[in-house]
Amino acid sequence: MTSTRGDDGNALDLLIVGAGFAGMYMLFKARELGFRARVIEAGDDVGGTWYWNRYPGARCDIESLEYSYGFDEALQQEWRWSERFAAQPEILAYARHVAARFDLRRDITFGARVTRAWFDDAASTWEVGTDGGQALRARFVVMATGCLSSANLPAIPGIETFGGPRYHTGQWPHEPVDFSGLRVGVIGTGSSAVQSIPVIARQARELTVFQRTATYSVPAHNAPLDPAYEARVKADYAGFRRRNERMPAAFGANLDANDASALEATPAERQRRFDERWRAGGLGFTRAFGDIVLDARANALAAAYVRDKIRALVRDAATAALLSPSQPVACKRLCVDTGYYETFNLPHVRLVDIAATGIEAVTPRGVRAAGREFALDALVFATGFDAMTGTLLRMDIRGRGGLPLAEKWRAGPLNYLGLMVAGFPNLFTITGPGSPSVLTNMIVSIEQHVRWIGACLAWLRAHGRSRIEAREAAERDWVGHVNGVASRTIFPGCNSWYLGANVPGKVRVFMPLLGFPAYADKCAAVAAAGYEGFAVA
Ligand code: NA7
Repeated sequence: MTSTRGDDGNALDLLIVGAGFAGMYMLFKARELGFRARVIEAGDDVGGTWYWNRYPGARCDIESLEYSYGFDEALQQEWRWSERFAAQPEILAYARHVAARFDLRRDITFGARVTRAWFDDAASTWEVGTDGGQALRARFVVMATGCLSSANLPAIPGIETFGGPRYHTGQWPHEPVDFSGLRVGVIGTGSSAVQSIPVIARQARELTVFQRTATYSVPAHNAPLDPAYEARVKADYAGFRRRNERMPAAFGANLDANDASALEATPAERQRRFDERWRAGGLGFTRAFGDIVLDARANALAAAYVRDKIRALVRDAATAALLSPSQPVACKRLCVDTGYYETFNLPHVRLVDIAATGIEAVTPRGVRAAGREFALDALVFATGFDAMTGTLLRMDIRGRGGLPLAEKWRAGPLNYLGLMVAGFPNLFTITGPGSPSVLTNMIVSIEQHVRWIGACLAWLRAHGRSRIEAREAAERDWVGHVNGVASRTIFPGCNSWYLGANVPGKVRVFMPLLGFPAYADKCAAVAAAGYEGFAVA
């Protein structure tokens, strides 16, 4: 075990868990403010979600000029993206570039997973332990552990008996995987499946997709990045970032979003707007009108439009019907694809409906579902994540009086601003539940949280304070607010991972907060009022 700063008996100012985009920027910020910080990272390199999600076709569906750090002008000017939507290897290369450029690695311990964090009330410090037996002490802990970092592998009977290789999209091997000549099964039809299925289909001899819920997907229309567009953005990159921060989901300022109601538009106007957004491609589809995620009737119009597209793209009527979702569009995360629906026109690709029965069993030879056994040589689980709370709850986190976080969150995550939990002083979560996080461009949300946490730590130091904790009343009001906002939208109306509904037994609470600008304003107001809603000691 290598000795690191922090296990020498002297408490760190700041221990950061995770070296994805959140942990990397938090480290940069801590150093900039003169704090002694160390990052503990389970993987062997930086990149977080982009380190783990190496499945074929993995790509960001926020445009690359937006899905990147804005905190350093030289960095954003010098980095060149090759495509409108960057693929996983390029985003990982970017993360590595940032780590090298700012010499971040010297303060990151790789290959160590934080297993426990216990608060020592008397000393007002956190004791943190890793799976390698390392023990560290820190005044503050920042969980930069990501929202989608604990794989959800369903407990299907017989899963261990499968004779061929098994993969989870979120834990993909680092060595190339070759499906040539194989009969491949994919379980799941969320974003990871929608991206990987067309690519796997190009290699596999036979591809069988097991679908529990059909998914809405909008074409990416990915292309090499237009140099003229890049030059326009880079001519005023800071202004572009600022405009994006005022968008509801912190991206798409250049989208020509429309705030008018879909219900008030004429049928011809609606068709024209939807066609425009479909041709533009990407997640901006839901910005065709202002009420698509707010009003079930407006949403139904958008959903019908996508179903028409599916019928036009898929030749076999029965397959098209099976691929057509019935839940509200964007209620489960909207997908962005390159040739997803069209893949089902290929003669060696078949879709199996498991909505009624689920997967009955995995056998040594394949998968038993829909009353028969499908022979398979390789099996891909594109079954998603225990989102937003999974990674935090898999650690043994104990606050004041030894209270376990799992106990505190028994009925769902409770916190204030998605940033701090009452009873857990000096513990911050970046893009925690209750913050806009997964409903936004994650990097914008990450940067906003890191700036807020950095300013908070500097304020505490300047005021001679060393302890901050969310107040229970503020926390109660905040959770009520998050749920109140969600209840005025279409989001509670389906079994999404935003609600925890994809993990059997998980409490159903809508976790992310809708609306980035109002949230960022609230965080700024709380800080300006001397950290209103927090107890400072
Ligand atoms: P998602 O979006 O959670 O998708 C997981 C898929 O796996 C989804 O179709 C699920 O069906 C399906 N699933 C999950 N468990 C099972 C079981 N037990 N049997 C059959 N099918 C199952 O995860 P992704 O990795 O695709 O995407 C996660 C996010 O990453 C994405 O939203 C982007 O933000 C990036 P269900 O819909 O639950 O019926």
